[in-house]
Amino acid sequence: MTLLKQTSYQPLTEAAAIQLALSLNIFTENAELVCKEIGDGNLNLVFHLVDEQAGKGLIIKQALPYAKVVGESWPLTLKRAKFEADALKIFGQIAPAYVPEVYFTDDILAITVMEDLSHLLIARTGVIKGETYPLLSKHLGEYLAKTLFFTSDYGLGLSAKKEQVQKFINPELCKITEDLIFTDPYFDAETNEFEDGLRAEVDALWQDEELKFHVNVLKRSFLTEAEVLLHGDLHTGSVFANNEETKIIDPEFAFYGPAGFDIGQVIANLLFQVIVNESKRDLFINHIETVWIVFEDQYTHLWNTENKEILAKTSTFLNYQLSKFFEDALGFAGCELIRRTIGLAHVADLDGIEDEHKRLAAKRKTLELGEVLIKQRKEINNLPSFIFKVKGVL
Ligand code: SR1
Ligand code: MG
Repeated sequence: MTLLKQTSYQPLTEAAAIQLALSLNIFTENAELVCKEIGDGNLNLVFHLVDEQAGKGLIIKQALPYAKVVGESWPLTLKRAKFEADALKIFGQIAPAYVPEVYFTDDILAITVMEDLSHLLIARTGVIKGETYPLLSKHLGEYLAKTLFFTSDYGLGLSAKKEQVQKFINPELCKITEDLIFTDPYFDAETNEFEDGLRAEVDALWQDEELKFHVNVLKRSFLTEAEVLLHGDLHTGSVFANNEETKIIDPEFAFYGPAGFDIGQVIANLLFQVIVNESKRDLFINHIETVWIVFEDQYTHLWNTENKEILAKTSTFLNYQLSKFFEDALGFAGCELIRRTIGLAHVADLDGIEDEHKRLAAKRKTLELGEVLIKQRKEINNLPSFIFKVKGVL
């Protein structure tokens, strides 16, 4: 098929996506495919193709050579499509219930062809619309326990893990996180975006040496601690859900980093709903508690039954690991809260609040909670104290 023989990259059109899909023998030769570009993320093209007669569909995701959220002035490596496809395959083997199936990849076109998830909704969009997703947190807790255990030294074995670390050296995408989460929000960087009404809070944050010290400690952890294969961008925009199913997509930021980073991003993105959605506050607090409880329970089970490190298989060392993950997760959650409020790439949970007074109040609480979690993550060393702190800020 001509497109797949291409030796150079070209962005797909809807017509080209149909041509490509037909060449993959997933649909019948004469299938009449309808294709729509539905990408609403920050970086990629996403084509949804359907054979309405057969009731069958698929997704073709293609990386663009620049960050869509900014424009062509921000070039971005196409290699991220391979990182994403490779990570999807690994996570799919570890936690098949929660990861879309990959049918085909092409490194030159930077595409991943995968399972159609159009019966689900992006979880961020869903919760903003009022969905409660009763199983979301149980599923996320289980996904985190399995992926963060089976990609670690303890679940994978020391040599296999080192080989995997090598394959997931992902400097370009890590640089985005290093800048946008751990650096830019803490000084007057061009990438920052915040409303005039937050000027006083932002000025205070830029002057807060204690906060910046703690962010540097967390950044060092992100830079140096190759604990597990992270999804790397596990916010609620990377999760498809309905009341029964949850699928985690978009691991293009995958690399070996500290386990608490994925857990923290999940917690932070559920916290946005705790902050903005007063009528469902307890429900989302409950979701956060469930994520951690299920994670802890399943990780403990895997630690005791699948651990490849004989001498590490003690409850003392397990407790040390879990305490570290919890502390790191709170710190990283705090960084995510702050960056999504004043840095680049905001969230609709906050920006979608129409009333300016309410929106600014929610953003102030988000910044305050972010600072508390970053600075006090060591002292808040259990779930009840964490929930108590959250409620204290609301
Ligand atoms: C330039 S990329 C901005 C953000 O979009 C991605 O989803 C990541 O969250 C990244 O930080
Ligand atoms: Mg993404």
